[in-house]
Amino acid sequence: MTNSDIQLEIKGDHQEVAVIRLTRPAKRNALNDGLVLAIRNLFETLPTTVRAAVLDGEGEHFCAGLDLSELSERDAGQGLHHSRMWHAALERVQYGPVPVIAALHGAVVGGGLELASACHIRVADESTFYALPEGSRGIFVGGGGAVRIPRLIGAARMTDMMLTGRVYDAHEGERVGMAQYLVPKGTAFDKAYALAQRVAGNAPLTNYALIHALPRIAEQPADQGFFTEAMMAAIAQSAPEAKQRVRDFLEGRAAKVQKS
Ligand code: 1HE
Repeated sequence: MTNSDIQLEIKGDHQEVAVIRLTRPAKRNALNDGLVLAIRNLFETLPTTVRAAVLDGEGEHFCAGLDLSELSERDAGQGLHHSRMWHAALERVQYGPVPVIAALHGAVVGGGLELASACHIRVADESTFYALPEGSRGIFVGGGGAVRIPRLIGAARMTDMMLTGRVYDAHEGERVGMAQYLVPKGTAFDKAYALAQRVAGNAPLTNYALIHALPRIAEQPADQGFFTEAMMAAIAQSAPEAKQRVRDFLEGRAAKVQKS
């Protein structure tokens, strides 16, 4: 599937980082149905060399959310399937093959915030702002935001954003947990790419555990969570690569943890 509104570039010495860029700046990277399907397709077909991905948006804004020009005369059933289509696509981002780092700038609004919240790390530059204008458009979130956004910032903040149209700037957004990194204007991509390279150097099984096991464990009752954690720990530590990495440390070949 090809779509001129999204671009995939494979970078790194070992083709280990995928840079995925929304390329619809004239419409502020608004997500029409074709683009949502293309995101799904792209995450389903990443080359096997890829170990981490960066998700970026061309132009002044990361993403203006749902393409409102397509919000036409859907009936209830069509609306349901439309939302489920978004769910399927963003599920491929969150539970895909590799960790995804979002490089945020400008508008991260509506479905754009839903997309960002499906990523594993969010890096925001100082131009970033966050909003959920669905409230004022007479609609509701439909791209998984009702599940993912409260897990980042809490249901009370999301309720406020939707009821009052509150806009969070980059600093407030970082403070409340919308992004894990706040960087100077124009540098979100570089920071996200550097993080992706670091992430790509981890043992693949550890990365897998972090994106597939951890969020599920976090949703389990403690007793089940401890059990799942033990299973995942046993699998991860039994990999030959884990043994090698531990030996490297014990024999002085691996980096120590450094105070930054
Ligand atoms: C769009 C969209 C869009 C821009 N759908 N066309 N999202 C929103 O309610 C956000 C709507 N957008 C905005 O508030 C602003 O466009 C921005 C703050 C993001 C950027 O402002 P600005 O001044 O840089 O751009 P602009 O002049 O408003 O827009 C440039 C063009 O992009 C213009 O089209 P043009 O043909 O007149 O040039 C806009 O119409 C177009 N554009 N945003 C369609 N969203 C799974 S459910 C998710 C539900 C939601 O996401 S609802 C929230 C939708």
